[in-house]
Amino acid sequence: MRTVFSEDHRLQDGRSELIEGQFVPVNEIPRRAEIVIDRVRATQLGEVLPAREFGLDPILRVHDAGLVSFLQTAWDEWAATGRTFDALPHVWPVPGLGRRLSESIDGKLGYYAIDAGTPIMSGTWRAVLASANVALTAQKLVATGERAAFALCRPPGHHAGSDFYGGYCFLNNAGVAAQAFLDQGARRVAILDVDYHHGNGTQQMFYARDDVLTVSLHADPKQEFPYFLGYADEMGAGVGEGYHLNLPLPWGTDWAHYAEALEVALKRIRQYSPDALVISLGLDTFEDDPISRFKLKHDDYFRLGDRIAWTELPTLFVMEGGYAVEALGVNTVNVLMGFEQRR
Ligand code: Q9C
Ligand code: ZN
Repeated sequence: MRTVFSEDHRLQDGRSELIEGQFVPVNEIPRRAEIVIDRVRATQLGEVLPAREFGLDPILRVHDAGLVSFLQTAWDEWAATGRTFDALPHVWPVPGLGRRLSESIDGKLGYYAIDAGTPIMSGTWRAVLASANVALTAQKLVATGERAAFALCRPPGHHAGSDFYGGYCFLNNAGVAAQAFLDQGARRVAILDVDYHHGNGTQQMFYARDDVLTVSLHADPKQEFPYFLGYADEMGAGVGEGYHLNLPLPWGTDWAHYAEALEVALKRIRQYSPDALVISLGLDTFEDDPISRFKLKHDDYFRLGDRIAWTELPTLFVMEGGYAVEALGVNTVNVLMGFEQRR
């Protein structure tokens, strides 16, 4: 299959993130994308294409204009205060204490961000826009007849919702692509999120809709980020009731247990009979991932790709997380090779 890639991802290059009370070097680093593109080329997965430009319209189909304009200007507003280091929030609205949009950049950061792990710097917006364009370029390949394509997006997207960002994500690349399928004539689209973390942005974005089925396998939020959403009893709202499926799994989950939940997910997707399938492809389920606690091994990713292919649907793979950087190229391309029955 073909891969879409943009060098602009390198403009997102944060210094530190807040995890469990400490500032640590960021996990979501430029090397992640470099190691994946190197592996795509070394294995001759297929042609590598640059991203095309789509402007803001397809983004604004699923994101709030306020969030998008905030992301465009946040760095300049931050730098105007004289700060030369990455922008992070330090205070948040909670229910009962108001949620005014302050004119202060610090107020705006807390208004739109869900965590202090997602730094904004001078190149962030360009990297974020390029990542969405990577997804949209690959989406077009699938919409115009290719069985599958790989959007090598960075930064990732599934923790970004219609009006919030965080979890290393700014715009929801998979969500933008899913909406693009609908806008180009698809009647139903499914998103299967196999990142280790619950895709809270994706869930929120499509929760009250029945034209996008969202299914997520992830570490149980009672143990793991993002903590507040991703539980099994969240099944959609209004006309969207029954069109969201969470399959939370405990720390320590290995392939045998993962595969059982995957079959439940895939059967629900087949039953929905979508016109296209978008995979939020996180590889942080790997046994050596530094911030995660599942136990998948290199070869399990061939099996994952093979099971996804079983749906027989036009499939767009969208890169999400995965922080065992030296293994990330192998694990990512193993999924894509498994999908193509090449190994
Ligand atoms: N103790 C993605 O994989 N911090 N984002 C977790 C865990 C945020 C991960 C702290 C992790 C976000 C796209
Ligand atoms: Zn993740």
